[in-house]
Amino acid sequence: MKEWKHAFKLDPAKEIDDTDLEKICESGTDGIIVGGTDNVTLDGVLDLLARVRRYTVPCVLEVSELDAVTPGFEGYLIPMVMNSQVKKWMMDLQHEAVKQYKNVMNWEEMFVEGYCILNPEAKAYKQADCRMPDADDVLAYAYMAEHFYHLPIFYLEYSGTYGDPDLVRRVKGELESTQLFYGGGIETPEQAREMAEHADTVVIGNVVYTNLKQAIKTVKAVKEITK
Ligand code: 1GP
Repeated sequence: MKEWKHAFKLDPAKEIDDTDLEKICESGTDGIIVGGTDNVTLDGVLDLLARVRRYTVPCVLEVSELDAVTPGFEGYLIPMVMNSQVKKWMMDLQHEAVKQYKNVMNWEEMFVEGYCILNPEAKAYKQADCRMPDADDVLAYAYMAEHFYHLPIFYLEYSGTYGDPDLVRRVKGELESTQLFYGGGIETPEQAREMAEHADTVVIGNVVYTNLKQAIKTVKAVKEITK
């Protein structure tokens, strides 16, 4: 996943037909992340996994619901919400997961993501009872993700709204080995390119369901950038 520049995030609770799914999987994206906030079920995850598996594109599961975890993915992303005000989202859910699955977990396939959620309207922001950090707070979270926790991924999450490219640039400046994911509100190839100037990996979500043509164009836009 280290070399991923572009990823599509597909929500197992949302419908997508075979033709659209083929376009996504054959788009040249580096990978598919299966993940969502609401109504994530094992059936939904298994269905999407089986359908994405028809293609060669790598596919990872972002774990939000312990009951919906299944083998068969190339990797597993474990979110840890750094700006949550509730310990549950930072430690307790992960603790429960380790308690239940420790013996079957393959740590080579697990990637903990330090999330910083910056859109107060996002479902995940509300669900995890986040507080709004200022720019200096965000930079410090990024620094902690790398230097305190040695996390492989720091995720600037604006889910549903387009973020601040200058903040993405500054966050990137704090990180050396931790991979910077940016996700949120990308609807055009230009926006994808702007965020890819700084983020290591750009994640495209909702526009897949609202404007697939534009979504597909983001792949080329991101791939053209040489940093
Ligand atoms: C959501 O970061 C992703 O977790 C992508 O966000 O759906 O707003 O593109 P959007």
